[in-house]
Amino acid sequence: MAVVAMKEYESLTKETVISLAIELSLFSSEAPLVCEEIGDGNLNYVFRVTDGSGEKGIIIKQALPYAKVIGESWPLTLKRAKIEASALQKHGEYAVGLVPKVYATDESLAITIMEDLSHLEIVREGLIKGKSYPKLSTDIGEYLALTLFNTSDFALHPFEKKSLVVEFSNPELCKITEDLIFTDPFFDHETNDFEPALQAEVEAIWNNNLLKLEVAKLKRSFLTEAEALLHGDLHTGSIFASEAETKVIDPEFAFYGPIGFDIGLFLGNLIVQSFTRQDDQRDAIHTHIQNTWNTFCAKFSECWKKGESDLYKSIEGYEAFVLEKIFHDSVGFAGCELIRRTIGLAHVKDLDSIENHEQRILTKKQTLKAGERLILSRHEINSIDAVIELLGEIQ
Ligand code: SR1
Ligand code: MG
Repeated sequence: MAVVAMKEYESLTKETVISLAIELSLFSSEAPLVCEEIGDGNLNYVFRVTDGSGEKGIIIKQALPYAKVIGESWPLTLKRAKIEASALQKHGEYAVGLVPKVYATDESLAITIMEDLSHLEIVREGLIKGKSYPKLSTDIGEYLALTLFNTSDFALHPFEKKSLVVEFSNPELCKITEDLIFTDPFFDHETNDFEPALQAEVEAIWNNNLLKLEVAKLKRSFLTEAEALLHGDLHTGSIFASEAETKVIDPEFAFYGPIGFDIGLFLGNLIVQSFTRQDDQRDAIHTHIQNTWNTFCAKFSECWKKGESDLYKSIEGYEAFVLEKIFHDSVGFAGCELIRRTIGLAHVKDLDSIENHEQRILTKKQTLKAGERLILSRHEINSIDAVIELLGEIQ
């Protein structure tokens, strides 16, 4: 994609976004273009341009040279825009229809121009309102199996896989995850952010050496196991959905890591949502948790049976070993996500929007307890139904 007017990076504004859309002939020349900034994430600007009639729209997403949530004091690589666009394209090859179409990218402006999904809703927002999105877990289970299996050594020639590991090297964004998910919440670190009423629970976490040992092992997996091209930040705010459709967005944290990480992050966010609901309202979320894992396994097994890239795939017991390892990793990563979303830097609206103080603190104590138990007993938890049972035991 050629960009004539702006060759060097500059922050886009609504006006320059419209000029860019005209310059790139993305709309007919007479269309009265309208632009709005719709980004509510932690890192980027997201602009939506429509043709005035509202019939045609595009999204122009621009990475800022710093983390928007913190400001210019936290510089951040612009390369993440390229990683995000390439990951959308690579994942889209396998999980057809489950990611937005990328129309164009420009590395110097750090922008990605893609399909407008504003007819859909961010899943976190919908779940908070009590929606349940019937297709969500089947679509995400399939997305996880198709993207993770097909970018792994189980599917790719070793040369191709290793060249993708290099292409998706993403050290700065990985460092955010290493700090914010695996390290800071487990130590008395300045990035942590928690309510005073949780002080005793938080100190108990900081002083729990057994827990910290298990988190150290999970962090080590994240640092060293280049199994598949991960989304890298698959929380419910990274998914758009309706009753009929699901689209996974925002893979700027993509890199080669352990397969269980994406699964664990998604499950962890569903678990947080489950604790915010009362009684029977939790069932829909528990069904999604079970169905995500069961769909992932079924699709992963289907992929496993196809192709002959690895002769060991036909060895009795190997597939079961791989799935068991992925399951235990996923449970542990889910536990880390629960803890960091409760006391770390990046909170979630599911918890913070609970208006009643007592109820909010009780729910946060539950997510902390569940997180600890999932991390500590992940090797003894042998089925997704046992995860649901464990959640029922947390008071
Ligand atoms: C400074 S970035 C904070 C969080 O937002 C992203 O979505 C990731 O989850 C990251 O940990
Ligand atoms: Mg994001």
